[in-house]
Amino acid sequence: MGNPTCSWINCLLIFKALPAETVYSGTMGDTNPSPGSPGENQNQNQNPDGNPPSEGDSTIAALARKVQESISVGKRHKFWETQPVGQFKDVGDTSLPEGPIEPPTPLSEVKQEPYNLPGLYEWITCDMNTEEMCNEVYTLLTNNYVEDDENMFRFNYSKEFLQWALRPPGYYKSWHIGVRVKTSKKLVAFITGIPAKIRFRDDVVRMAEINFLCVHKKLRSKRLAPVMIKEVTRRVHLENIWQAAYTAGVVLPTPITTCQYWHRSLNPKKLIDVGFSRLGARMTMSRTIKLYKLPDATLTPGFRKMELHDIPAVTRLLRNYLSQFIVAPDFDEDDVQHWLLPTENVVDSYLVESPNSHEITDFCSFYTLPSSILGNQNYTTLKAAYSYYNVSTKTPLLQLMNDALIVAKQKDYDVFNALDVMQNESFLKELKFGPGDGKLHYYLYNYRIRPALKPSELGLVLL
Ligand SMILES: CC(C)(COP(=O)(O)OP(=O)(O)OC[C@H]1O[C@@H](n2cnc3c(N)ncnc32)[C@H](O)[C@@H]1OP(=O)(O)O)[C@@H](O)C(=O)NCCC(=O)NCCS
Ligand SMILES: *[C@@H]1O[C@H](CO)[C@@H](O)[C@H](O)[C@H]1NC(C)=O
Ligand SMILES: *[C@@H]1O[C@H](CO)[C@@H](O)[C@H](O)[C@H]1NC(C)=O
Ligand SMILES: *[C@@H]1O[C@H](CO)[C@@H](O)[C@H](O)[C@H]1NC(C)=O
Ligand SMILES: CC(=O)N[C@H]1CO[C@H](CO)[C@@H](O)[C@@H]1O
Repeated sequence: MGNPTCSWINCLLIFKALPAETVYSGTMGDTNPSPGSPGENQNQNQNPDGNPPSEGDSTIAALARKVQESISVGKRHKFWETQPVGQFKDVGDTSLPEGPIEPPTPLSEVKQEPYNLPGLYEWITCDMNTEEMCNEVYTLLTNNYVEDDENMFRFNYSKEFLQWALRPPGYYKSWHIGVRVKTSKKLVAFITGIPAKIRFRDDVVRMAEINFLCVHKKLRSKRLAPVMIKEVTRRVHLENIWQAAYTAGVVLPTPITTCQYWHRSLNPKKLIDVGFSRLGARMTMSRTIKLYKLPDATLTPGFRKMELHDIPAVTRLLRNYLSQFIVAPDFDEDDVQHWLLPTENVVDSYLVESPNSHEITDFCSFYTLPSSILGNQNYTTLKAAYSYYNVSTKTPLLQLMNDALIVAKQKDYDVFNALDVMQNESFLKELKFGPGDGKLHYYLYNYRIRPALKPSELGLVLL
């Protein structure tokens, strides 16, 4: 079977298989899940019917462009075509079963030595418990990790965040992988995995979540990334784990779903000054500031910060809520303690405790991921909150999220970001979120799920 390029038929199948709102569009070449994702002033960025411009508004020309882009993308995956992932040519093939694409190999057959690196470089295992190692990783990422398309913003994950993200219960140190220059010892590449239990319909699967793939800017386009990916895969296999989940802003074979970021301005003047958003036509700065103004205090009676003793109640609430999604993490109390108990400047969680019954009825959370603002004299950092897990049983989602916005504003965040996973977008518009230009594609390694999911069927958030 020759080079499986993306034929017209396959491309059309891709478009059909994905729900209308996730059609690949002009953003296919995007490199990033957009730390900034500059949008227009949100309320101006709407069609007369009050809806944001839809990717589905496809003129013939737009459709032709999409197909063209898919063809060129389809030709490009020399590495991913060799891997056990959903291939473009198989999209729409209903004869393929769900579940693992390849069976596990006996552990004794897993390659025992690391993959070969070019001679100047060496593998290291990064001990994220040490201050020195954390500093090195932090420096590599701060200078070389994800930027938006216009190179105005770059993610600036804090050291505390990295330690949180990389050391969940049962983590493997061997999955935190660096590449150094042999002579100078400079860290020039990084990739990580963490263990997770993820449920697919009724099956809970032990998986790796792969994240923080980064190659120093000076070493790009030398096919180092595939070696990094193969090495982390090998080390995952050594732990008898055969599946992985990851997200990327780039289109690879083949997303299980494609999500969009929505942004809620909290500090509109700064966002406009730094070019994150634009002042809408017929809008003045003072009208814009007024539009996004929030109450000083939260509105829901019994809304408070989550505490250690809330872990059992939050775990029950979350497990029950996540059971409605086709794909979601299988969290136990240890996971909830790690991922959701508030950690200063890393993750914030709030809940509603009924003033009468003291029952915990609702929950919301967000994590902190600032971005460096590149080349602006007046501002260096964009402080962003990213919506994380949330559950509503008694308090309407809209009211819960509004309180989350109020808390984030009190804590001086500039913008509140949310993916359109889990809930449909109805609440986003009402709370004055606007769609960003960033798409985030979700992928699975060695696991097939069909058909493609709607973002609202996905209950999984990766950092
Ligand atoms: C992502 C990054 C490591 C890729 O390295 P690179 O030097 O650009 O690419 P390489 O020449 O080493 O490798 C290219 C291969 O890696 C794949 N690749 C690139 N980015 C990828 C990603 N984010 N996830 C998985 N595979 C990726 C490419 O598709 C290509 O494989 P293909 O031929 O099968 O399509 C590098 O661009 C980088 O550090 N970017 C900034 C940080 C970033 O965006 N990280 C990813 C976050 S999701
Ligand atoms: C990045 O974040 C750190 C805190 O983690 C902060 O001290 C630093 O100023 C930030 N850098 C930029 C350029 O935003
Ligand atoms: C910085 O602020 C000054 C004074 O408000 C302004 O004149 C200038 O344009 C700003 N610079 C940038 C890059 O926004
Ligand atoms: C979107 O969500 C709202 C409120 O949860 C619900 O009433 C509506 O039916 C949903 N729409 C779709 C298309 O799922
Ligand atoms: C109302 C709602 O569902 N809000 C958010 C809850 O969690 C996800 C995951 O991060 C957000 O993106 C939702 O928008």
